[in-house]
Amino acid sequence: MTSKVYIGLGSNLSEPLMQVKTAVEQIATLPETVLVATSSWYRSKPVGPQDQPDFVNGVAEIDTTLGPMALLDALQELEQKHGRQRLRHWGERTLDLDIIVYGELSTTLPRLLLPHPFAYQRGFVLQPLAELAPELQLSGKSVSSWLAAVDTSDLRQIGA
Ligand code: ROI
Repeated sequence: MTSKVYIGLGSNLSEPLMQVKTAVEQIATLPETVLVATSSWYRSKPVGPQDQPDFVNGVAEIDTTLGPMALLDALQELEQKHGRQRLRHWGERTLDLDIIVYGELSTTLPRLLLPHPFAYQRGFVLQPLAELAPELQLSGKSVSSWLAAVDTSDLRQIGA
């Protein structure tokens, strides 16, 4: 069965825009996966410690028959390829790939909470996601209604 999945991308180290654009190309080559759309890219102030560079954020939409765990493994492998190290909690990173929504699935697995537990309160996820799926239901409300409730003044669109 094919599932529609939205993946949040973020980077604030080592040429962030290049990191996220390359990651989208790599996501497009995953097995059993078709890249459907990519949002614009946004520069955003860090959520978490402020003494780190601004992030570049965006969202990719895929159709895939990979199961959620196989997809998570593949995305974590991509993060590793981009030299990701966990420097500190809520700290800087070369590439972060988060499954925001996987079809209709809800899970509370330790490795994978779905829908992503913070997505509905983060402008840097909601703004690009609203370009692709404003009516998508996330934790009981549409993406566009969550977006209307958050502060997006720290987001700057930097290109398609
Ligand atoms: N802040 C922003 N603006 N964008 C992110 O992608 C992001 N990712 C994170 C933390 C460190 C919580 N802050 C972020 O994981």
